[in-house]
Amino acid sequence: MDQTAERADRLAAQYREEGYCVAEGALRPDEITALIDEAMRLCREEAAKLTGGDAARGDAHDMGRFLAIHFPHKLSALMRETLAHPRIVEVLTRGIGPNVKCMQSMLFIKNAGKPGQAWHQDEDFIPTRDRSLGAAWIALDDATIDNGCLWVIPGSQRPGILWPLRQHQNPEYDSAPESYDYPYRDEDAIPVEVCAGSIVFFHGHLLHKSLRNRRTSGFRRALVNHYMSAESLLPWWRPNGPIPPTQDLRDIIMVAGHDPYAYKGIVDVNRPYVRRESATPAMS
Ligand SMILES: O=C(O)CCC(=O)C(=O)O
Repeated sequence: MDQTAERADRLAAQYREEGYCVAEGALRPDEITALIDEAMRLCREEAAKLTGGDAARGDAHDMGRFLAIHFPHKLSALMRETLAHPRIVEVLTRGIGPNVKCMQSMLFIKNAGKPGQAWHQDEDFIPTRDRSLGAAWIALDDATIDNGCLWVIPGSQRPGILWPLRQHQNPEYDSAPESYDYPYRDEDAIPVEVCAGSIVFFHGHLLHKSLRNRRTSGFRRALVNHYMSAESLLPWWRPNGPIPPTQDLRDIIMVAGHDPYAYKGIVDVNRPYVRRESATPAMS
């Protein structure tokens, strides 16, 4: 077996067993630089438009105003291309299955002082019918405990249970609800500190969170894409959202294999938006 296949097999085995894995140095420095330049451009030109702001003053200060931009792949050809990066596809096709589709991307900016996201499971927000949801979290900066890296509870995907959710008042976290009543302790959690260019893959049932960026300056940027098996329907909509209830949202992009529902066609209904600290409920 060649080294690439061996590496991908090892990562996928950890993904299935522990619910997460880290592909260290998966993106080259020039790929990361290009994604950061594109992230800056989105904050300067697009996010200002999405929030009705002034797009003219595009600098690092502007970038720091936004916690995250949802669906950046609908604004950026580079981010759309990155959905099917070979280092992502090689792990997903082993961890999820041969046929994989993507339905969401998020660009986290998380400037110094910005909050994290409380414990949650992504399948609460993006339900699949076969528990196949998985994320590829691409670090655009070194992610450390003090600037708000991910934390995970290894193995917490195994029971396949979605624990209850509630609103919280903890200022450490943004407005997204928190999971509670799960049978794990804080000591079971581990930080996932990674260098820029690494990809953290995590399962849709894995309990995970991130803390506030406690630094006095600097971003903790990450591009996060969500995927699932193409065999599963995607019964995804938001109460009072732009999309009417559907058993199978076809706003998807195939990144590997065959789409068994291709006969239904593709729609483009999810619109990019900016996530603020407290106003917009998060989607994962
Ligand atoms: O990057 C973060 O701070 C949180 C990301 C997260 O929880 C997610 O993508 O589900």
